[in-house]
Amino acid sequence: MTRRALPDAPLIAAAAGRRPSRTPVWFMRQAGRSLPEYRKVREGIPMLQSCFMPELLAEITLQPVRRHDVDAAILFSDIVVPLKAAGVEVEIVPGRGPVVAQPVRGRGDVDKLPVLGRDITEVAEGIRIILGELNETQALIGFVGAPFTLASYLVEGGPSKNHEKTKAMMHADPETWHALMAKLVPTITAFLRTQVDAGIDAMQLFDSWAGFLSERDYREHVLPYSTEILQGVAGEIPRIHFGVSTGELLGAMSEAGSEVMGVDWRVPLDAAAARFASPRVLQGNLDPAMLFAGRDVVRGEVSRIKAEAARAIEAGNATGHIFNLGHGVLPATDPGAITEAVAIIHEES
Ligand code: 1CP
Repeated sequence: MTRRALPDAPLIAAAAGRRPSRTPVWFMRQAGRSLPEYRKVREGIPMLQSCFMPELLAEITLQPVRRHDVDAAILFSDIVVPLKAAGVEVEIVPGRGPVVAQPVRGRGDVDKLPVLGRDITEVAEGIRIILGELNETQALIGFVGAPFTLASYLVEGGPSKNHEKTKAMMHADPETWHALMAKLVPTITAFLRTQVDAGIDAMQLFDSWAGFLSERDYREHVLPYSTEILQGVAGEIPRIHFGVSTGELLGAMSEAGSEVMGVDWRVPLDAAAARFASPRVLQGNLDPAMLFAGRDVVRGEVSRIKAEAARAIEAGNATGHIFNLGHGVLPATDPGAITEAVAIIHEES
């Protein structure tokens, strides 16, 4: 496979610290429930099953690109797909999220956990279809879940409010914790390798729930493993690293080595960049709730965020800006408000 060069793709230019032809924008969770055309094609097909259907996953990935004129597609998949492919009994329960049949609670459970040792050919095939449809200004972003966020689903058995079983294992049985994290790395890396070899143009490491940890716990129990995942594709494609409520962790997370740091909506981009270990490209950070507040509010927020990114670059703490939300599109969002926001972000300012 020869990777697409994409010299004129705004997202790739910005990720490399070059000046893009327009402010690149994509939205986390841009594919999915906010779109009627998504609900239509997914009808009657369980979520995880849809992630293993090449034509369907390609169609869902492309839907928001056609509709909103975003500068990147995000692969339609899920962070638990590599676990499912490895043979873990996991389902995505509608309205809830990933649920694991046998939660991982002790060393014996970790030892029994299967490791993914193959390409997920259905995803590779889907990526080939997507790449055939995108033009060379549109990037395809692949992704994987970070070991901590995946471990939380495995240990808790499903979505969790406080992540208490996960943190309890970390502290009461650190050896089992480290064994679990070490065991997740090859499975996540294999899924990322499938995507990179199939031709994705950039990747995002989602450590969605890392913000529940103190910096001390993050450094000792999480950072080495996320670093290993990102290292696995160093120099191949731009790497984005993101978690929710990670304001206090931005310095530590930036040490994992990504070119781009995703920032949630709680921290102004200039303040965020000042926390990075060394200058990076910023990604973010419109509050997804603002898409319910009307055009004038969005316009004001977009210009504030662009100004904060410009200040971070001016100060020498950041090397570029990719526009995004501060977390995923909320399911009840009016798709028209998303299209309008993208147009506003693309306007000169
Ligand atoms: O039936 C449905 O439509 C189920 C909803 C859904 C969708 C559309 C789930 C279940 N996953 C997905 C796709 C998905 N998941 C994408 C691609 C779509 C896009 O971004 O445009 C991505 C990037 C993910 C990644 C993912 N899954 C994350 C990290 C991103 C984030 O939002 O922080 C997490 C935490 C998951 C777990 C998950 N899968 C699904 C849900 C509802 C959840 C979250 C559950 C929880 O709150 O714990």
